[in-house]
Amino acid sequence: MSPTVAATRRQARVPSGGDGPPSLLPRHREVGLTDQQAVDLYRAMVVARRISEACLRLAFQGTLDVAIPADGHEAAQVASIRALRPTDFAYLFYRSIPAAYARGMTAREIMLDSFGRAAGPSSGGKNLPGHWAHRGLNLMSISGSVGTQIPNAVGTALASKVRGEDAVTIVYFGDGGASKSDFHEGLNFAAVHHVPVVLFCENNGIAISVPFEKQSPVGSIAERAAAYGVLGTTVDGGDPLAVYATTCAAVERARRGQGPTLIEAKVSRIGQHTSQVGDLRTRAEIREATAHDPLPAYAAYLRGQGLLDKARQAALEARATSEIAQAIEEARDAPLPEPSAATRDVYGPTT
Ligand SMILES: Cc1ncc(C[n+]2csc(CCOP(=O)(O)OP(=O)(O)O)c2C)c(N)n1
Repeated sequence: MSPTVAATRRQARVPSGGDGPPSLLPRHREVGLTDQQAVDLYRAMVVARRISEACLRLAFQGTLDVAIPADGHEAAQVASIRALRPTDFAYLFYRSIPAAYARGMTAREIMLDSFGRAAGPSSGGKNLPGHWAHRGLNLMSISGSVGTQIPNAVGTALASKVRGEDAVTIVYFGDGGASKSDFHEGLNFAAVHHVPVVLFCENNGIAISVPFEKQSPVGSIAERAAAYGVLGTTVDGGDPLAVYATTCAAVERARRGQGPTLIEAKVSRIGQHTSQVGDLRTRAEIREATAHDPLPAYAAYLRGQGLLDKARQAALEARATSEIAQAIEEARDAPLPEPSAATRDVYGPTT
């Protein structure tokens, strides 16, 4: 992780009481989460981590073509997607297992997609694994070309506005994606047309192996927002409560007709880029990334609140293990797409 990312992470805490007297509420209540919702954020983070680990294992065994680990991104993704309503729209990207799961994709659906099976909701086994989409959950279809989901999301948000619907669209991408023209075009168009979109950048400080400093002359993605007249904000992506509060505020602004927000969540990419791309980072850099693992930090918070203990943690892990084992078994046995499906949803009818 770059020094810039580390420094900003340390500063990026949502203030608990603003200018008034300090709040007596626990932080999760302060941001509007019940005890149960606060624990459920953690549960989703844990299941997502275990799915991500299982996919990497299966890819190394040669069972999956590719796995794209999300370790370190869980807090940012789970907490942000939970700020949306079911009627809102989301564009994920390839590192989005936690967001997909927290939105409602089951472990079984994630495995069907990972195995490229016909019943996979993302594309029926036709797109690359890891390009998460789900019609019933308003998770929109994405391309493998990084950043292209940004203008698509702006278009979806514009459609909601034109139709007079109050749906908000969120779009996820990495710091590398933010180097694409799609980011600048999308942000500019969203600002000019005042569309209800939240651009959510997961800045893990590295794009495959290119450090953020080699992509950006300024220290943060969020500060680019000013050039487009848009609100830009940086948040500690390892802190799910801060992420939830920040995303809720952005979603509400969008819903009130106050236009787009650019959120930059500083996260750590703990694992390698994908199962197919080895890690070029030094051991010290990987240690530094691992030190910012959001799971133990949030577990410690919940223990401090009396919401988690050893027995609950063990039960949660056991449920995750059996849920994933069953999902793998079902996906392994599920049929591949028929060859005749190859052109379905690719070309329109010829009449
Ligand atoms: C247009 C385009 N160029 C290059 C690639 C190859 N590529 C795949 S992932 C990736 C890195 C993107 O990094 P970032 O957006 O920071 O996300 P991260 O992988 O770190 O989560 C690149 C360059 C691509 N998919 N699309």
